[in-house]
Amino acid sequence: MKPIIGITGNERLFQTHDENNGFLINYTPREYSQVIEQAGGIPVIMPMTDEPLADEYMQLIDGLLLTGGQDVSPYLYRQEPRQVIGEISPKRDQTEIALIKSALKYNKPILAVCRGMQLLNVYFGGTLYQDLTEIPDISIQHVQKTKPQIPTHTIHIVEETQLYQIMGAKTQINSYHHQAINELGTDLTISALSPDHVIEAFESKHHNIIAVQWHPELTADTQVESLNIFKNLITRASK
Ligand SMILES: [Mn+2]
Repeated sequence: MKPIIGITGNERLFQTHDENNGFLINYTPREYSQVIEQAGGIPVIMPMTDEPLADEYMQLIDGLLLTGGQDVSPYLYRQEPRQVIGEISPKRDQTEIALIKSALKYNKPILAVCRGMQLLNVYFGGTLYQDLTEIPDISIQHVQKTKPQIPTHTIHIVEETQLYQIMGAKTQINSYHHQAINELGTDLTISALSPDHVIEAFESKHHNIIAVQWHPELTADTQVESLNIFKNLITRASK
C-alpha cells in the first residue's frame, strides 16, 4: 500500500448568515493533500484535538506533514508576545507538539513547512524572531507580494545535506513568512540560507526531519524540485 501521510489541520470560522454567526471547520489548504497524492502518498488531514491523540494517530500514519499557519506561542520559547506578533493558537501548538513527540518516538519521518518548521525548531529548544523587523541586516522581501505559485528569492543550499540531494546547490523559492528562526534548536543542522542569512531550511543527523521555511506545496506543479521534497517524504515513509 502507498504510505499514509498525516497532514496537520487548522480551524477557522465558517460564517452562516452574518459575521456573528457560524461554526468552526477543520481544514487544510488543498495543495497539501494534492501534492501528497501527486508524490505517491495517501493524504489524511488530522484535526486539532482537545485530548492529544498523537500516539493513536502514529499507528495510522507513515509520515507527518506539519503545515503552515499561525505564529508559534512565544511562551513556548520563554518570551512574552511583542507588538509585532501575529495570531497564535495554543490548541494547535499543543496538538502538534504531541504529534512531533510521538513521531520521533515511533521514528516516523517529518516534513515541516513554514510554521511547522518554526514549531519544530522551538520543540528542539530553539527561538524565533517574532517578526522580520527584529532581524538585523535583513534586506530581502520574505513576505512576497507576488502570487504564491511564483518563486521570488534565492536560497543557497548546504552541500552534503539531504536537501542538497533533493534540490541542488541553489534555487529560487516563494516566501511567505513574517517570522524566522533566531537560535537553532539542539540536534538541528542548517540546510539552506537566504542571501541575507535567514535560515530557510534545516534537517537533523539524529532525527528523520526535513524542514523548510517556504511553501513548496504551492510550486510543485511548476518546479520539479518542490515536488521532489514531497517525494522524498514518501520515500522516507516507505521504509
Ligand atoms: Mn524567505
